[in-house]
Amino acid sequence: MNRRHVFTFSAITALVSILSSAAAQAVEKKPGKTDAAKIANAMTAAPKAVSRNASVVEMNDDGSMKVLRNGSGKWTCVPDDPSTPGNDPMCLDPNAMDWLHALMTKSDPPDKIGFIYMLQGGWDFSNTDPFATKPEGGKATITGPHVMVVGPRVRSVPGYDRTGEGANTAMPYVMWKDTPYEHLMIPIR
Ligand SMILES: [Cu+2]
Repeated sequence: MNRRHVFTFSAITALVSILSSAAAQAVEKKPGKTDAAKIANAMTAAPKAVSRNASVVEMNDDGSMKVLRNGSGKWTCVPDDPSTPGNDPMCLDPNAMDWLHALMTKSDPPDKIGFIYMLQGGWDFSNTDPFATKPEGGKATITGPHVMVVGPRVRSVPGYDRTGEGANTAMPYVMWKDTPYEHLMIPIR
């Protein structure tokens, strides 16, 4: 490697580090690791009137939950999922909590309709596989601020895009179609 190449190499290295810090800033909304930071992050998932009195719980990988704050209300907010690159906190009604618990434990969700707010948007490895751990076809399913309707009965709701992979996430669509965790994704802006 001659001098000129060394210069080029370090210029590229500098550029790469600038670009990767820009990329880091794009997902910089990830919460800190303290309980207070996680609670503040979880509360941004829903309107204040909903999240103010919500309980805040953290989901462990085995489906168990850690209560970060007990609330007086019926809603539960969950901070950003640290296993995905995006910032994706959510607030769930009691039926949706049962649904989430079924998802975390890979069991059948109860036959109830539930509702979830995700006002910070969502980040999923796959629009067809609930348990994917890397982006399907190299592409994650990224959705802007939205609400979700969950529960086995959503299968009977017509008019939602069932494309699966590559669905237009700006329009209402079905996520994880033909699985027990099929649900409606409804963008709100
Ligand atoms: Cu969502």
